[in-house]
Amino acid sequence: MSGTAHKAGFVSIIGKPNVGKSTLMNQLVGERLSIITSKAQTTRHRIMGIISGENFQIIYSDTPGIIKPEYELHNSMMKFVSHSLEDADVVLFITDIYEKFDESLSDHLRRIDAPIIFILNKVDQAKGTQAEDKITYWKEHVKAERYLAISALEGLGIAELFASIVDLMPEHPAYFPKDELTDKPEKFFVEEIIREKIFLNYKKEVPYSTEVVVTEFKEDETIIRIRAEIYVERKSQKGIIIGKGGEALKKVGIQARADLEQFFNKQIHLETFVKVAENWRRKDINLKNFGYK
Ligand code: GDP
Ligand code: K
Ligand code: MG
Repeated sequence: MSGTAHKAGFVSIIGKPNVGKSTLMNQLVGERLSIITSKAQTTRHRIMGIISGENFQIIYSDTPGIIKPEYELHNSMMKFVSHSLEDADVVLFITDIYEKFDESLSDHLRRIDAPIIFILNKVDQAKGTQAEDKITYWKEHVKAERYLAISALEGLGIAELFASIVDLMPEHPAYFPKDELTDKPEKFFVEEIIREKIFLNYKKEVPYSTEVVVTEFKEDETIIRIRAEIYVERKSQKGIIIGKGGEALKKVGIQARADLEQFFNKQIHLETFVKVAENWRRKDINLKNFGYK
């Protein structure tokens, strides 16, 4: 092809929980669009990150980790995964040096028509020939165009991966304006940043039972005023979120504000309110209101 042909397309990042999908997406986009924690199922939505150059535009989708659905929220999460596979021009199937193949992956892999780039992540932790051995093992299970070893955390192998993506990308004009970074509104990132702090500050089931909704986002020259509602599934969880004398929630607020000020590059005023939406993860009406349907 000629050097000036424009390439553009959709790239889906899929794999099991905690293999490093969100870390990789942020590394490829160069912005912190996806929240990252050591807990599985942090990413609930499909999140698009866009990068453009003179001759290319790549629209990445970070997706929730592939799991066997246990309740309705999980079904919606797995639908985000399959939709992102339907649109994909290239699929990045990512795993890490610890994961094994299992049947929950077959269903999704079978439905992929697009070329796959297999990625073995976390090679910064690999010993001896572990990385090569793992790739040999995975070749039996995933038929891919390329097999690459990377460290999303340390930025190892990212340039080679990027070159492979562009290589496999179809010729196509840009889909979005070239200065656009994501398809998600600002409010979404506020909700995600607060949710990340909840994942980092509370144990066990509490973060999984929590949803955040921004009900007000007012920006003027110097400050952004945000009102956020934090929904939990039970009254007892409301107490946990707030904590003794409001200390726990205050900590979440301080941490979220710091990140939000960095993200928007503006002073932030953040107000949070904790509410109960009983068993929302199993109820269609709540899932709809929270943007999962
Ligand atoms: P996701 O669930 O697949 O989106 O995974 P995340 O991006 O949220 O990462 C899960 C955990 O793995 C986090 O604690 C990351 O810091 C860590 N992680 C991601 N990539 C790497 C890597 O290349 N090396 C190491 N050592 N850790 C990583
Ligand atoms: K995670
Ligand atoms: Mg993730």
